Amino acid sequence: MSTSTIAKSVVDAHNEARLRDLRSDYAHLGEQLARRHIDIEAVRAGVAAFGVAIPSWGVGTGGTRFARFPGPGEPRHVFDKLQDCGVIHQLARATPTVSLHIPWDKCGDWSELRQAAAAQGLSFDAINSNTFSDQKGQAHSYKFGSLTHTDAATRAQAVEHNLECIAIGQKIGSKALTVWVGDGSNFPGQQHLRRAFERYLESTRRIYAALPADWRMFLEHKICEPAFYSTVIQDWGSSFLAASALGAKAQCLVDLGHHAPSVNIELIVARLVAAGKLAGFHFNDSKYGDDDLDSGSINPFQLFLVFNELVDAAQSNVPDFQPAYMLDQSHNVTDPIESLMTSAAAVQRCYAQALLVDRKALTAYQDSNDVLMASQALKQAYQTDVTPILQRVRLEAGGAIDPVAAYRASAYRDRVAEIRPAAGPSSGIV
Ligand code: RM4
Ligand code: MN
Ligand code: MN
Repeated sequence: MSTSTIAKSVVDAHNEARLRDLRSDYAHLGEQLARRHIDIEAVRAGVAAFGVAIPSWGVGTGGTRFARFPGPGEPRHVFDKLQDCGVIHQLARATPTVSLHIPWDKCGDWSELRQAAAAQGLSFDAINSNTFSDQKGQAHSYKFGSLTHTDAATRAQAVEHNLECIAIGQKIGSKALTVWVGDGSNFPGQQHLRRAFERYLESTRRIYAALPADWRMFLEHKICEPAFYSTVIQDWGSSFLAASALGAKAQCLVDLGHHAPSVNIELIVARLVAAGKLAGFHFNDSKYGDDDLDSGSINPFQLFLVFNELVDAAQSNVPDFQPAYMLDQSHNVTDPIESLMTSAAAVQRCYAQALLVDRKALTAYQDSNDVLMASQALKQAYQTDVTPILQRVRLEAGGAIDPVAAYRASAYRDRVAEIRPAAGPSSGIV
């Protein structure tokens, strides 16, 4: 048996054992939705067309700020990562694209990588630059910043790295560059807040100027970490200012874990949609900060409310509305493949639920100030168990009705653990 994919016989046997239950659950849900004048087949078609990108860095074991406990069979390089992404997509059928991170994913032959991806039915989404950590042999350190560093040569090096990312992205078929910088300060007074932002604009303008015509630039904000007093692109306001200054191809990326606690993220999404500045998402979940937990594991209602805004925007034909959907998470107590499949399904679930909202009724309740019924209209959609739709979508696409169960039955992790040597313990976030 090949180590690159799960044998079809394993998936077939898995599905066979669950087919009868799925048929009856799907028929029952179809009846319930028909009573609400919703065509289950239309919802299924919508969900089948939905995809979310896998972060290449998500298939490795992440760490805490204190330690990293490597898991068995961790990917050694980008080809191994791609193989794991292939397994995720084969079973969960919701993740047709991969988002690479440079230099973590550097390789000697990009066309070989592109072919390896295509062989697994994968292609590449936005490419991510990294100027938040130093690389071996690097001339200038990012300890005190990168694109906003006080030293012009350090800024130039960071700009150059982003240009290299664009060049790599062009070779693998990416159409966007995601820029997240850790730049900021740890002490009041450490950094001139206004000048740091000016330097950010100066550097990003040079990157923006190098974007191919059909590319977008995604600016990702984050409230803190690694800088804990201020970050240069701290919130959607700073991100929006920068994206507006740069031009139409620059937009704001919303990572769900990058906000202050209790911030209303769906409202930010609505504002960015209205301004034509929503780049897309890094989906994950959190209780405290940038926890990078599996999507929907802490606050699935928030995720649903985000999708409620997105479906509303799509159905209202907002011009040029094409958000990029990516996961961004880190695992140190679960198998990354299981977690990523679970997250992809959680995102898909919220999308499906948002498709169930009776928008005509909701608008009427809003316009007549019927607060209770407006809230109920959302709750009715959110409380609908759409599991049979997700299962059927996976089944029809050749995936597994229950991806985690099929994955465990395949013993994929054990097989790759024999080939991939165990990584020693280390520290740090990634
Ligand atoms: C950051 C941010 C970026 C991701 C890195 C690894 O917190 O979320 O998107 O590239 O982590
Ligand atoms: Mn992110
Ligand atoms: Mn993050």
